[in-house]
Amino acid sequence: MKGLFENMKGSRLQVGIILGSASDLELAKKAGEIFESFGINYETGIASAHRTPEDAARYARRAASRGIKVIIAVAGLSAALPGVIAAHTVLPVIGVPSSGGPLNGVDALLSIAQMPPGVPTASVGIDGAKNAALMAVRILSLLDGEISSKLEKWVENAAAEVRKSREKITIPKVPDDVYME
Ligand code: RP5
Repeated sequence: MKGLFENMKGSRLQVGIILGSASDLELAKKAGEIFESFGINYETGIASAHRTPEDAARYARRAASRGIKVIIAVAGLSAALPGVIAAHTVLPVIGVPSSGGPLNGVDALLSIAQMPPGVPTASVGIDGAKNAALMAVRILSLLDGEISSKLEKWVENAAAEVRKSREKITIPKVPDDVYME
């Protein structure tokens, strides 16, 4: 484990987003927007667990030594990719079930969530690329005070947006002081 963190030190690349197919690219872009807003360096690749299994395994095996700290793996249908990536690295892997296909992503969600014991793979909701990125930011914030401060600010801004949205209510609404301490 010590060696793993030594490899990470000084590296600028922090997150790897790996897709099962180019058809998952829009989800990678959503995650990328979050990383860009936090100034976190990331990369995006395509390696199918079924069509290019060796590429997926090699990517996962090399990730830690390349400085990556968290991997986001996006896949639809039987969605083996997040689990396969997790099988080849000890880095945290966050799966994003993609909604394409006749079951609208329920198949992918169950596939990612139902990993056998010993190969933990996190899953966000269907098409939950934004939450996957924010979870990656939370993980990175444990190692980096600057990211942690930005995350606190992000959460404050999100709360302020919700409070501001109450102005839109034009039907009888909860008085503002009910929300206050
Ligand atoms: C999965 O199958 C991919 O992750 C994608 O979500 C889905 C369909 O892939 P394509 O047939 O569009 O390449 O492996």
